[in-house]
Amino acid sequence: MITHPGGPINSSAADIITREVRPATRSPSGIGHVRGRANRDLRLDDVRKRALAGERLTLADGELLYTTPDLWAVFEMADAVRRKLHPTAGYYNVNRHMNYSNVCALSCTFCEFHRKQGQDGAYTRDLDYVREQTRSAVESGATEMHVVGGLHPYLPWSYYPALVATIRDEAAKLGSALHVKAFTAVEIVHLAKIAKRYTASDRTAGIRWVLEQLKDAGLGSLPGGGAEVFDDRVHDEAFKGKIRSDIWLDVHQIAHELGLNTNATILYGHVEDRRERLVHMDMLRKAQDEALSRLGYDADAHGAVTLTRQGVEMPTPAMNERGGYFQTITPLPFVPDGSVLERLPGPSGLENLRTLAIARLMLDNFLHVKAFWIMQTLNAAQLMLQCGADDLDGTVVWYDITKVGGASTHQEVTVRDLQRAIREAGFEPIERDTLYRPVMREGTRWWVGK
Ligand code: V47
Repeated sequence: MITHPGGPINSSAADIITREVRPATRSPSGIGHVRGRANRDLRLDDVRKRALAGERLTLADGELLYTTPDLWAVFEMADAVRRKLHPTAGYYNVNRHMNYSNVCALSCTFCEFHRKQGQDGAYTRDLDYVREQTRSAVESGATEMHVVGGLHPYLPWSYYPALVATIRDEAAKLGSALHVKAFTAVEIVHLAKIAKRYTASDRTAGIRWVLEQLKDAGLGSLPGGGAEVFDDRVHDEAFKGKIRSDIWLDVHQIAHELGLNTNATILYGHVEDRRERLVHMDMLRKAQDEALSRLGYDADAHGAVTLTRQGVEMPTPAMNERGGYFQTITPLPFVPDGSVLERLPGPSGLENLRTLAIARLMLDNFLHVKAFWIMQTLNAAQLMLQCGADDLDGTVVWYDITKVGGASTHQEVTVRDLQRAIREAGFEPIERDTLYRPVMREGTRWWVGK
């Protein structure tokens, strides 16, 4: 028996600990990659080589990344790809989330946000509220308003373009070009229905019409919510009644064709399995291949446009000018609190890091991976910056959709908190606007830099 700081342990356990932590080789500086970990998985060497050469990983690679015990290698690999795309930058933005209503025709079992009209806690905001929120956002120097809500059964179509125009006009009066990122694909389809533009024979015409109207009103981009998991079994079990993957992808494709950038998400850790997550990622990267091909990128022999390939520059100035692609993937870990699926534990910390790293590796044509701190805590999001993420989202201020650990709707971090978190993770904090352009600022006055 020997003594260990944590109490007495028997010698065979101590042997194992010693063997596991002793590095077999070290870089000349003495710091650096430690080879010879007991659980080192040599099968990952080939995956790493291909990922860094800009070759597309297969679903089988994804399964290996999900099952290997060599988690450090998975994290290091995702970090290496991330550093190839963003060697030093860690991005954040100054933003504000606003929910115009939590009244929703659907009752998704993972969702704690929705209420029925007249139910305790149900709310619908009028345009005076929207003006007030806009003023407060501009006064705090925000560059973005992120706006989403439930599928309200009674609000008229006219409310939605008015909502967008009100934010843009009120901000303009105060000298701000506040970007409106609004409405998930699920809401866009709902709007096409209430505007009576959605027909079974040509559903895309209605989606296009709605997006054109909203763009004219000042819509700048679409957030990535509502994607959940692109699988019919999971759909029917956890969010029946919502649009399926084909329609979600149609909405984003049409937005891209109209020159709007969009984001993507995956909501994992509930009733789906890991294979279903990988298929979701594969469907997203195929949709991005198409968007990038429309923007003039050359695909490889398999139709893939990977960004870590030699000689691929992203984004090009032409892309920035024209727009029309997925900017970022945000893996959203299921937060069980208050939902019908509350009995489920939600994903563990390591599962979150692993999924984030795998998203970075599989989504080889997405420039950004976001660790949305609200659903992770800022502490965990810092770790994610070291496992493939390059962006923390923003100051947020109000967030009503999930409340981790009993948080209230007021969930805000300061710019200083975000900058410190990024710096401590070893990156240079860069303020970006919604389209990932660098922001220059003097106090609350800001402009987009080169
Ligand atoms: O659409 C709902 C998800 C989404 C839960 O695009 C839940 O920049 C976890 O999409 N546990 C809204 N997730 C959030 C979202 C988002 C957030 C930040 C940035 C961006 C972006 C997008 O949250 C919903 C749904 O998919 N969600 N309930 C839950 N219990």
